[in-house]
Amino acid sequence: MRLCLTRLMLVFGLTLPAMVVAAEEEKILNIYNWSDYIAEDTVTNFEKQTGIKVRYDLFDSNSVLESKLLAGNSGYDLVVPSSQFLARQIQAGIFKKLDKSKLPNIKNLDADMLKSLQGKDPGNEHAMPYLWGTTGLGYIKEKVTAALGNDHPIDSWALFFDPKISSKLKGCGISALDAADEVLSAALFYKGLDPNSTNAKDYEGPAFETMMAVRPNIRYFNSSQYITDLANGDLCLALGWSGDAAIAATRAAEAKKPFEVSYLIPKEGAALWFDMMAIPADAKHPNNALMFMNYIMEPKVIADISNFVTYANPNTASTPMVDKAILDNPNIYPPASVKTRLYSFKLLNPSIDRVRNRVWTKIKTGT
Ligand code: N2P
Repeated sequence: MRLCLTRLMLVFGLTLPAMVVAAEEEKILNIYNWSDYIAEDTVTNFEKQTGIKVRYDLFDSNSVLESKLLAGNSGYDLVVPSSQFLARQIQAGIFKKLDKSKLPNIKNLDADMLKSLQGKDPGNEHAMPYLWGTTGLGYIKEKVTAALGNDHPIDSWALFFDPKISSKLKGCGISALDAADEVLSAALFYKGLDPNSTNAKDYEGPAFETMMAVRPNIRYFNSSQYITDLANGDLCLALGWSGDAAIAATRAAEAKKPFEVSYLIPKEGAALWFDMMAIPADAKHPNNALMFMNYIMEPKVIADISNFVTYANPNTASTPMVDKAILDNPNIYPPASVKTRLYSFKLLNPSIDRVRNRVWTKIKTGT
């Protein structure tokens, strides 16, 4: 019997611990991902292929995800933080190292992108990129020009950060992400300062003042509601994410609205970010998580996701399957000339993070 098992293991190239783990792991997978960030059938197809039952929960904030992860026992097996958050979460020891022998589809990913992500995750040991995008301005041209005049340029962060302009857009509705890092870096950048400033005074001074000057013009801070509101014409300007604005554009077009939703990477430049799949150290189903991660890295699976949520993916092999309209959309896949205007978020030390959060709370409460 023993001999037989050894032979079986040799045939299938398995080691005893791998077999034991595989046999022990229940067919359950708990995923925590961003809202509006997956195709309709991605999860059900995985369930059909594997017999694994997926619980799929949604968030729209890196901070919310981070609090759950830091508290421990989140119950999640796979989570999707943005790379700058991932970097410090790795330092805090809350992710497992990936067993890359279970991720053969890594070969499909853009090698240059993986290399650049090593700045956040040395050796790409803990995470694989899911989708990427930029943070700019979603808008409805018809409403913006009605408020500002036909000749007014629509090309700058001034639409949002210049109170003289945003006060005129207040009536048709302005929203901003509820994300301290995103909005405060955009404010610093607009003021010509380092968006990754490590000087607390930059946040307490210019970033705070810039935001307080436009605060009365902002209807709400929320990182997901703006998709529906732009699509329905209940907002005319949203500081938000590239793909979300594109989803709003698709929905408005499908509903035959008498306006178009567009997205702007302002002429000054904007943030470029990556969302990363990682497995919490206390995950109960890490093998199922690896299986899902490898599934996501199949070219057809991730192409379907990009086609549905209009976000760029890091999977070179998927390119022939991504809709041409998406690939050619410079707001989704910015060309090299636009990429030179994009900046990345850096890992900032916790004291700056505390300052940012304090400043952010003051801005939101308007005090
Ligand atoms: C999906 C938004 C994810 C982008 N709705 C944030 N990194």
